[in-house]
Amino acid sequence: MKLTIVEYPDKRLKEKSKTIERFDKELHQLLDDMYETMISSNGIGLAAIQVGHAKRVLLLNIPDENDEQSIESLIEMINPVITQKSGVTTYQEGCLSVPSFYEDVDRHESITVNYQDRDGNTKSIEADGLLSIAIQHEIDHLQGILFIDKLSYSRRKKFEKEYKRMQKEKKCSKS
Ligand code: Y12
Ligand code: CO
Repeated sequence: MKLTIVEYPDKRLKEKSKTIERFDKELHQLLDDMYETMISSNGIGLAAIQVGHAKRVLLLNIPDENDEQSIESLIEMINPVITQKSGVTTYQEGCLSVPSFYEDVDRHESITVNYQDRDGNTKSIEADGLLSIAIQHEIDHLQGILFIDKLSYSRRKKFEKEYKRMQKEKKCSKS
């Protein structure tokens, strides 16, 4: 089932997500619904809080060299923790919860992440490039942090102005 994506400035996006203790049917259904929601919205990453569940759950599906997303490259992370980080990189990020806005954000270049899969098995992954950036973006969601919270004061002001204007235009075109 496709779920509704929570959009900025909804206060739920500021919530801290809770550790998953039970790796049961309910968790599997949430993961399946999140996948359907992410793919049908053209996303490459999604955290559970973006569909209204304050749980330490996220999905990543990075496109291949032909810009295609396949289920084989889907990564489901439960209770992820970054254990190592190095370097700095900048990427123009976007977020399904902040539609139509993209901005440069600084992130660690390479990271190691420990997490659990849908059955509770412990996993570890070393990531760089787009996967590293996407993981950091999604782990921020679990702390109630959006990529726009990382902008400078002046860029954030510019965003608030542009975003308000876009929301107004959206409302007008619907009525
Ligand atoms: C690099 C930086 C950030 C991430 C986090 C995951 N972000 C997304 O998956 C963003 C998806 C997105 C999709 C949009 O929709 C279309 O392109 C049709 C979009 O545009 C609108 O909302 C109009 C914005 C963001 C991963 C890697
Ligand atoms: Co996001």
